[in-house]
Amino acid sequence: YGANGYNCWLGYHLLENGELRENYSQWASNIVISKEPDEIKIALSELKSGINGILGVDAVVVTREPEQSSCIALGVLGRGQNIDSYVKYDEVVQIGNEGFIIKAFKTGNSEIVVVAGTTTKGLLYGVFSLLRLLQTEATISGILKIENPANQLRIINHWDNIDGSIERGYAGKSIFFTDNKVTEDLGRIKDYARLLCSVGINSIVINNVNVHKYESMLITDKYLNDVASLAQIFRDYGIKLYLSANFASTIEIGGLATADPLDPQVRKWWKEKADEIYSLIPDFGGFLIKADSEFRPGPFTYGRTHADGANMLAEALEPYGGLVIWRCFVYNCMQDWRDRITDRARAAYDNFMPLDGLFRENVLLQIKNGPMDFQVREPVSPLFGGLQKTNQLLELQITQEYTGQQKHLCYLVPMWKEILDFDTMAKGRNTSVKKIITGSVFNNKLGGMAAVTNIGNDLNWTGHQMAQSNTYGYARLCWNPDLSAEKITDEWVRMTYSNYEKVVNTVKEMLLGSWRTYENYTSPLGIGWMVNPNHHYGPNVDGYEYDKWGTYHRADHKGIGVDRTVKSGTGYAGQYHKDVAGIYEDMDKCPEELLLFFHHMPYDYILKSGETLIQYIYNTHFKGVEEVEELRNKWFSLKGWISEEIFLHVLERLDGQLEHSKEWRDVINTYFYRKTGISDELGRKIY
Ligand code: GCW
Repeated sequence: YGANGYNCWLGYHLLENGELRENYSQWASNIVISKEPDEIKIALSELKSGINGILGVDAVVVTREPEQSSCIALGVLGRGQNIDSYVKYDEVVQIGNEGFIIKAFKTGNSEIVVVAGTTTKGLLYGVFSLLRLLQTEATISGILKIENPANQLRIINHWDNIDGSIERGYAGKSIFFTDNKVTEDLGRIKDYARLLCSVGINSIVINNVNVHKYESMLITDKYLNDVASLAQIFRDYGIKLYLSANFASTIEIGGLATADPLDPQVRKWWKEKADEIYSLIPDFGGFLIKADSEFRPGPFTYGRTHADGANMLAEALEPYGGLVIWRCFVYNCMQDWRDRITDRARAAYDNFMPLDGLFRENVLLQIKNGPMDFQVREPVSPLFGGLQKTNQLLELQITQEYTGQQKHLCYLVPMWKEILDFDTMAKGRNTSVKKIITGSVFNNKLGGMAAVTNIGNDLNWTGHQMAQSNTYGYARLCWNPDLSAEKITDEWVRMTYSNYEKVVNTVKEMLLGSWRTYENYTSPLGIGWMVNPNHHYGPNVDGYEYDKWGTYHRADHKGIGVDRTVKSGTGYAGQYHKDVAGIYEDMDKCPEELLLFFHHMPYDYILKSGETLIQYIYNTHFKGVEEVEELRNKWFSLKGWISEEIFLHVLERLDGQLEHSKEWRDVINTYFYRKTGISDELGRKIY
């Protein structure tokens, strides 16, 4: 099945269960539509090709209900067509503009399966949802399912550069750009749009937040027509295109001497730029901006605030309904390691909290999930629950920069679930991150999620074929953050590989435990980093310890960890709501997996398990490697159950992971053994 992985979860392989196939085919062989085929053209062709693959039947399309026979009834509601008669008023009112209904009922001996939306886009989502039900062998008889996405904005961020390289990309080169040009392989872009649409993504930023010389020109006539062609492809699948823009565009491409957001000429330039962009891309999404961050230009140069900068752009886009997405990844990246007062973890909150309420309505702040930078374990950013009067997006990283770079299996859905479920307590119990970002807690007009993609032009899109599950899982969580990790994983395995229980159970176990495994053999208890500088792959305990980036673990021969308490440390813990702050502040109450993020602890400190801190470090590192061995064994047991090509490819990655996990184990254990002089109680080999 899906011999090389190109089709990801849309491989539409024939269902193994023949009886079920026949059952489904009774109604799935006939598709009834109303007149206007144009607005449902794509939905219909997706449905037909899906059914063809999954059930092996060529469905007949008719424009009215065939008497006495079972069918799928497909259409957009509220246009005076037949489909309306199948959906009751109290059902219609529950379907939002991206929502859909799937409803199956019997009349006489026939079964009718209705798939409908109130928009073309909603219908598309409904079709992909029905196909997912078939692919996963769900019971469809009698179903009544009305779904709307929880988040308005469900965004993919590409860190693609126009020369074809990808910042933190581990799956080949960009699918959008080669040699300073927009790609001519538009077929692949269409395949990508289908994949994203099938899981409900509705926005895409196609270029890197670090906008360099040529990328700055994406909003000039040099590139805009080509960008418009890409936008057209995505539009067909309900996805809006956005660009990362250079805050200093007025200087770089506009011939002005300043980028001061309060300068009238600068404001005029951006307004005219918006006119130009929207004349070619009428539904252009807007700009993503990384400003005053890691040497990128921004309003600070002119003594202005982030609000001044964002609002200036927002004013230019506002007449067209465009958005400004402004990143909060702002910190002092020129720190001295001796400085124990400056704390990078504090930076986003310190910079943006005072601006709460000052942003225009079409601005959103995009906030990384943690206060540092996509480490394997971090607390949730205190801006969630802090900000109340500002539209917010949660930013996640699908690409595995710090989590094994798609050489290691590290399935991030369980981590993302913890982040989404985190209770900020901002408005009492149950003020979870997932609620806040929908906008419902503080009545924000806009909200949602964004994530840095792991997609590249490798044939299987993600380098490690199993890393497709992270893209899938991210999108499913954007749609419905209440889905369990177990459920999402189950879907992915069935759609991607097969419905055989052996495959489903084995792959699920592999995926669901892999994040914890990765954490076990890398940096312990929330401290993070310990990677090689620049490329961030592989262990190097002091790699970032004396650098300028604010990334310290503070290990010496007596203890390790950063004191971020209010009482004696950097005060970071105090940025949370008081009920949460109280927990982090107190080393006895602090969740153990974050202990070293918040506290500097002696190596002989006794953990809840009874182990000393140092023994815990040794134990988890030995255990992590054993777990990778198990991962490999589990995969090996699937030989013959998975296409040979994918089987061998994943096996090769797991072999590599095993080697690298040993390196992690040995480097970390050796470092702490030599620093502390304390031996492993179990006398295992430490160098
Ligand atoms: O983690 C850092 C990455 C940079 C990235 C930056 C950011 C795009 O190492 O490569 O730059 O985060 O998020 O802006």
